[in-house]
Amino acid sequence: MFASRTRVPFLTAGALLLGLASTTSAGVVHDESSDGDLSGNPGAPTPVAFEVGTNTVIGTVVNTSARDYFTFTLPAGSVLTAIQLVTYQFPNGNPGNTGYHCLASGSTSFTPNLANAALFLGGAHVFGFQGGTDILPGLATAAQNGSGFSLPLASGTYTYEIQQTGPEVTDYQLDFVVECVGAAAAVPYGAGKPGTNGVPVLSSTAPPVLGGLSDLTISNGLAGAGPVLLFVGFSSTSLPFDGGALLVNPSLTLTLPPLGPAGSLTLPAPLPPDPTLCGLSLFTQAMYADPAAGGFNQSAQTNGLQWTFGS
Ligand SMILES: [Ca+2]
Ligand SMILES: [Ca+2]
Repeated sequence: MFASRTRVPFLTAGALLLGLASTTSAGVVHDESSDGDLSGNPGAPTPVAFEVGTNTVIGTVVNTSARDYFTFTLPAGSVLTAIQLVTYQFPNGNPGNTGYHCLASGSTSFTPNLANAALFLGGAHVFGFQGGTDILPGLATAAQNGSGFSLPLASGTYTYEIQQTGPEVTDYQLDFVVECVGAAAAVPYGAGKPGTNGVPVLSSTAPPVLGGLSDLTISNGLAGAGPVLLFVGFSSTSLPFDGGALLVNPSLTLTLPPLGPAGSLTLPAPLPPDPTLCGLSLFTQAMYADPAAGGFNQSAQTNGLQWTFGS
């Protein structure tokens, strides 16, 4: 009964509009088997770029000559909510052996000793039996030395250390979970201007979660009407136009194909897992010519739609 929506798979609205190409979800951010050993120098940790979502670090440590240090940044608006110890294995035996992990503020760290341990944000012993659990709370309470910190870990630059002072080879996988502070939201605003089927509606069926899939959907439109102009900007306005109002300060205007036979159009929008976008808003509005719309240009105008990127 309902015709399928016209889909424009090549147009990735959010990524395209923001000039961002990557839309892959966060995944393995460093695997020593392919990316090389993480730095053993606390003064020069390996930089690792975190994304919104799960950031997997895979590596090996053994005795004090092979510590692993890496540094990461949580941009404003993003937080670290968990460090899942996915695996912590001792392939040569001694599953009861103890490791030590610690978090330091800033882009460098220290070689842990009794004199400097208080300078860490938090350090904790780590055991194989903790596999599958979140070890961030233990670091936050500074179970073994440090000042402690509140959860979730706030935005900033940090250095993480993985240490095994014993002779046992230790294989680990750690999943660092990064989230935006706020929830993603798609909120309509402004009145729009009617055409043949009343006021056309601009909406999203899924909120703009970074690393996820959202969309811009025009509905209630005139079948086949077009081309459709989509105004995109970083702030809203309400400027009188053609008997209605331009609701976006446009940074970009896109020309979209005509509406489908049901009078609708959906633009799939895979969103990049870029934590620098947390909390950022994007404003959109669509217009097209409709013989039933008033005004000199006979433009039917959707409501405005405010996207706020989040988790
Ligand atoms: Ca290593
Ligand atoms: Ca190392």
